[in-house]
Formats: sequence, C-alpha cells, structure tokens
Amino acid sequence: MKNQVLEQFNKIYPDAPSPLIIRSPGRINIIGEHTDYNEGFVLPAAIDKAIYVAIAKRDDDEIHLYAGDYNESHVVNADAVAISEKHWPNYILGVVDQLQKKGFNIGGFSLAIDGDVPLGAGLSSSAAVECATAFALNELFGLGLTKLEMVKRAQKAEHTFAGVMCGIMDQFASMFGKKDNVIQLDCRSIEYEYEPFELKDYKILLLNTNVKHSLSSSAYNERRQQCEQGVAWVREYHKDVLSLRDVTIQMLNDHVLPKDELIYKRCKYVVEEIERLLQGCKDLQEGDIKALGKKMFRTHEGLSKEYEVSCEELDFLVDAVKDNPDVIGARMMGGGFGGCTINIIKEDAIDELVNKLKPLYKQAFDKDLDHYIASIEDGASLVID
Ligand code: GAF
Repeated sequence: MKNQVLEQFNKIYPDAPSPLIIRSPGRINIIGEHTDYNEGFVLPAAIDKAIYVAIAKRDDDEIHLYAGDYNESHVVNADAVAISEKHWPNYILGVVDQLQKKGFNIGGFSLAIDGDVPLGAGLSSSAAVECATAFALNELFGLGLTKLEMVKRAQKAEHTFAGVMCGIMDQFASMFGKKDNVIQLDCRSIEYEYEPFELKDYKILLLNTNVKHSLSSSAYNERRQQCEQGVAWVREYHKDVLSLRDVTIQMLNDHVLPKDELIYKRCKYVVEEIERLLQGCKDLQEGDIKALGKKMFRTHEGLSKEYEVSCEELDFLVDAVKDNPDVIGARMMGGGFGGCTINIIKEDAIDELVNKLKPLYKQAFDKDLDHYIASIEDGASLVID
C-alpha cells in the first residue's frame, strides 16, 4: 500500500519533492457502542487495514489533493478552504480548516491518499483519513501538536465538514492504537489504558454486509439528540447529572419513561452498555473471553432492538453465528445501518463458517459477503523506509 501511494504521488505530481508518507489505520471496537458521545467507555483497537497519505510542500498556496480510490483530483487555495461538493476531499479539508481555525499557518501542499480500509464498512475509514491528514500536516509544517490535539482536530473536522456529530472513539483508536492491545478509553476524562488482547486460538473475523452505511443520513445525529433529551429530563430532578454516564436505570424509570418510551429505550441501551463494557473489561482482565463474547451478543440485541441502528443484513449475520459453538461473540460494529459484524471465532472454524455463510447471504440479500481476519496493530505513524 505504501508503495502504491508513493507511485501515485510521483505520477500525479512529477515535479514535487520526495514526500513524507503517513499510515493511519481503521479500527475495530470490541464492546461499548454509541457510548463515546455519552461520556461512557469504549474498547477499540487499530487494525491492519490503513489509509496512507503521501505529502510534500508546494512553493505556492495551493492545496492539491488526489484520491486513489476515486482516481480524482481536487485543487483549492489554502486561504479558500471550504466544504466541497465532492465527498472525499472534505475529510482532508475539514482538518486543514480546523488547524487554520486554531491559528496555524498551513501553506500549499500536494497530497495523494489511498488505502485498504473498506469504505463505509464501519471500520472508520473517514477517521483514518482525518488522522492521517492531521499527522501529515503536523509533520510537514512542524506544528508541534500532541496526538490528543490531532485527535480533537480530526473529530471536529468530522463534525464540521462531514456533518456527523461523532464521539472521539474512532479518531482516538486510529491515533493511539497499540499492537495486540485494546484501548479502554474513558470518553469523559480521556484517560485510557491498554489491555493486552490475547485470543489464543481465536481470531477476530469481520463480516462485511456490503451495505454502505451513511452516518450523516441524520439517524446518527438523531440518536445523539435523543440521548441528550433523556439527560435533560433527568437533570430537571438531578442537577449533578451531566450525561448518560451519570444516569441510572432507576432515574430513567422515574423521569424518562413517563415522558417518552422511545427516548427511554435509547437511553436504557446506553446506560446498560456502559455498565456492560466495565464488566467486559473485567472478563478480559480475568482472561474470560467467553464471558466477554456473551456480552457482545447482548450488545447486538440492544443495538438492534432498543437503539435501532442495525439492519436486516447485520441481524442475519449475527443470527447465523449465535448458536455456533466456535463463535464466542458477535455483534454489529460502529455507527450501524450497515458495515461489518465483528466475530470472535476459533481460528480453525473460519473457513467452514465463511464458506457456509457466503451463499446463504447471497441468496437472502443478493449481495456479496466479504470477510477479513483483523489483527490489532499500532496507530498512526510516519512510515520510514
Ligand atoms: C461512529 C462514530 F464515529 C463513533 O464516534 C461512535 O459513536 C460509533 O459510531 C458508535 O459507537 O463510528
């Protein structure tokens, strides 16, 4: 991939100086879904699928972008960065805009981008692009930003230029990932701990529905607002409550259920998921992967029936492995409405499962089912020869 982006860069910008190359990975999340923007916990990790950026300074103030995935270019002046009608430049330009708003002087540059994070598969290709861009600009212009500052600029870029009011999980995982470790991140204090993820003879299998989720299709933002509404109702009685992190089921029963059943359902899922993650982390520390797996199935149920961010295809894939003794946990992953399921499965059972599922999936939905065995890798870095 690194060579591919370098070749593209050299082809598109033959007169440019030799570029820096940055790798920023996609992510998985073991448990803790839709908890980040509720100031709960998440348990993500960076994976072996990544976005690569090649970048070099220009002598003028122009920003030249090229995306290998689309074989498309986009040019804009550094003092006229704005949301583009094309989708892909926004994840890059949003970061430029955020850095400029922080007072950094971003001059002209040429950038080529490519990667093997499947797009719209719930593996956070967009966060990987944003983090790769922030990392690249930080290196190129010597901005001196910390990793956390880059994460925050990248997250804000998603809010402003992509219109998705995401939490911090995806950008954090892409930037802070550590090989063979998951990150237990407290999304309120932003304190985090690495936890070794030892699966022995199990693997992480991702099954891609090939249903492209569109988070900005407002359902994601709507869920966030519903959580905020629930908190506002509880706060009328408990002034110290700041987010669903502080809310109990009793509070929801008392102050949300009488007002709105749908909002109650959404909030209940989140409150339970925050607790489930904490229990799941204990399982992990005790080496009880099976107990953690059971919780993943329960998370799926909550996401599907209470938070309602699943879809038929995701439900089908989780149902299909539910009673398989070789699969100890499975659920939809990420924002939802499509993308991948994450499965913890015995390594020697993968082929049989995938060979069985692919034709069934095709028959049911007339779509292809893709699969990836994910390994946990380091977060964003400068690629050095
Ligand atoms: C998306 C968002 F970008 C994350 O912040 C997170 O909320 C996730 O959905 C759901 O857990 O990936």
